[in-house]
Amino acid sequence: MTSLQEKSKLLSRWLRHRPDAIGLEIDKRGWVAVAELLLKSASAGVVLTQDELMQIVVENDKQRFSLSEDRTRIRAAQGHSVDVDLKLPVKTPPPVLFHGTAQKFIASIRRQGLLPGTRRDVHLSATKQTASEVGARRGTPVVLLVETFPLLRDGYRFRCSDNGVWLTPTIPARYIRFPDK
Ligand code: HQG
Repeated sequence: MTSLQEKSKLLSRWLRHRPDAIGLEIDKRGWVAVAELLLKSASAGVVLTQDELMQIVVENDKQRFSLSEDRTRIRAAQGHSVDVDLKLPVKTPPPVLFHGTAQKFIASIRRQGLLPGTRRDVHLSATKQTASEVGARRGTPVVLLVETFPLLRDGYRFRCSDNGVWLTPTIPARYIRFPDK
């Protein structure tokens, strides 16, 4: 039996990175038909009911999934590596955003700035606390501070995912404030 948490993780994987793993059709906005998802999931040996799916969407700790208004389609709110464009509107960010990373990446970030890696965007948090938790996934956490005004002034644009993650394609090192030490 696959637990609900495991099913939720699989859902993240399929909707962000590997729709092909179970033959899912993902459209260019990242949407997948719920009916197809349930069917293909079952074919892959993971029985997921409509009720379980709704429970995962509602109870997910980071609200990782969004449903279309008519609830027939689902997508990941952010974090994709597959080639999708969610068409989130450009939005003015708060004056300061935070990026949580690990100590081992700092030298490289000082050289190259923040790069999206395998994902579509650099992810930024509105709070230090969240950034610290994000960084802790990868090692000793380090929180970088980004003042957004200079970036906006220089033409950089931000988007905000349905679950409150701030997204931008890249941030050059000169805009990043590194902790002293
Ligand atoms: C680092 C989670 C070396 C970057 C979170 C990060 C987030 C560089 C890692 C979401 C670099 C990529 C995304 C450079 C950036 N040199 N390392 N130039 N530029 N990095 O997982 O931001 O739980 O792809 O600092 O909450 O950690 O999955 O990105 O450490 O919102 O829903 O390269 O994932 O959400 O790691 O996390 P990731 P992230 P979920």
